[in-house]
Amino acid sequence: MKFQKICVIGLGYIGLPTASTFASHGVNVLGVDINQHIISTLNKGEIHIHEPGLRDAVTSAISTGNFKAATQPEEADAFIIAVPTPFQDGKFGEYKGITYKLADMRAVVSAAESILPFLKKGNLVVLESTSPPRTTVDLITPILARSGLVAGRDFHLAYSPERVLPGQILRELIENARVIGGVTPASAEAGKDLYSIFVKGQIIKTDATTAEMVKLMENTYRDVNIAIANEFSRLADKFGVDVWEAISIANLHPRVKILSPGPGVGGHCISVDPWFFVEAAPELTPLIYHSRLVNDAQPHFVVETVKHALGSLSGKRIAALGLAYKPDVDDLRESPANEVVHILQKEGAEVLAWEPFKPDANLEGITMSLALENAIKDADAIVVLVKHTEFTKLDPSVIAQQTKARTLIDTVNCWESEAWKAHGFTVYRIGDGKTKS
Ligand code: SAJ
Repeated sequence: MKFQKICVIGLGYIGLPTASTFASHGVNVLGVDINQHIISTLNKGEIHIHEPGLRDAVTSAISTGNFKAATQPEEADAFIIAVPTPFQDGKFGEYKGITYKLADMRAVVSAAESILPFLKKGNLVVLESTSPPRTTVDLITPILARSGLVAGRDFHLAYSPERVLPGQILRELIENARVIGGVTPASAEAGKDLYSIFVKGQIIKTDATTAEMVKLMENTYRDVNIAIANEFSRLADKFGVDVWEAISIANLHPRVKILSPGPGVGGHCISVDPWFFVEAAPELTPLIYHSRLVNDAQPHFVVETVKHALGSLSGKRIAALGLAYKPDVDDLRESPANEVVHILQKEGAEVLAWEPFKPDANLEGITMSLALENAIKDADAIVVLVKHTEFTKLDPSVIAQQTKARTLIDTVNCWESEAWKAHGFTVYRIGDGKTKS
């Protein structure tokens, strides 16, 4: 199948890079978003999100005339839906004492509905949004059937999840393997034709529900593995063992690859996607469910470590370094660092936060510092919550001059303890066994 024009619906972290990559490969792309501010920002040649290389990619796509942004779709050869699938606000499911979060599919539904007036025979529709199993077949197919056209017979329909890592999106979009699940083999083939335009990695064809499950399995696998690393950090403290040393030794085993403990799991993927399985089958998912609970509770474990290091939190001034959900990104959504700051404050500490990727972030209940020096100057302790490269490079001799704090709590294995010790600092790392209770 040939594609001269495509519509990408949803211009966020995935839709925008996808749209600009198609445009830079010669396809005429209309990017669609319901947010007028995003559309005018893009049409001015600016972008609304931080992702390395994205500004240049979008600017050059616009300058070639191949990329335009609008609030409504138009007729096209293919439609790609890349809108968010967050949780429903304040609504939960219940199953035998288990309370689970529910996916909010409203954006996917309205994106599918927005295509209806423009859908033609022979088109291809691809859902990219992470979705509960069977969404393509049970939710999208009936919506698109309202056009009078049947998926798999009159037009192609496929599910193809994005699997790129924030911070490396533009490279991974091209290089990663891509799975395309069609509602029919011909739909998968049409999807393959579309993504072959720029994907250099392997393209694997399968059915739509398998592709949905692949995506959820990948992120759930990671969540469960981070949960065990976090649980090990708690066990290590109980037994007076340094979890970081223990993990590095265990990982010498050829079949063991334990991930890193940290302040918890953030972002809009790994902390979200496992719930889609729990919602779809609570009776089959005790491991997935409990892993979510372990990771969600990890900010409390961090606060216990800080409390242990300082004796008490009441009236203590704490500098919190890093609010992003992971290293070297500016994305503060669903960040465990945020949660740690809130709990510290609840326990009586005064916290000043420094986030180099968004120094002036406006976060409810959090006081931001516009400079590192200002955050640490009068602090009693410094807590590092994200392993930003710039934090790993901090020089203890310089920091020793800039702060009166001599207690450091490292939640991400950011600092070499000995180097800091030499400048009078005491370093606590979560799970280092020093906080043995
Ligand atoms: N984290 C740990 N310990 C670790 C690794 C990560 O605590 O050893 C934490 C991070 O600090 C962060 C969270 O987990 O808070 C998630 O970070 P991540 O880098 O593991 O993943 P994401 O959410 O940025 O991106 C994931 C990726 N999925 C997998 O690696 C299986 C990416 O490929 C997906 O495209 C993305 O989710 C998505 O959009 O679903």
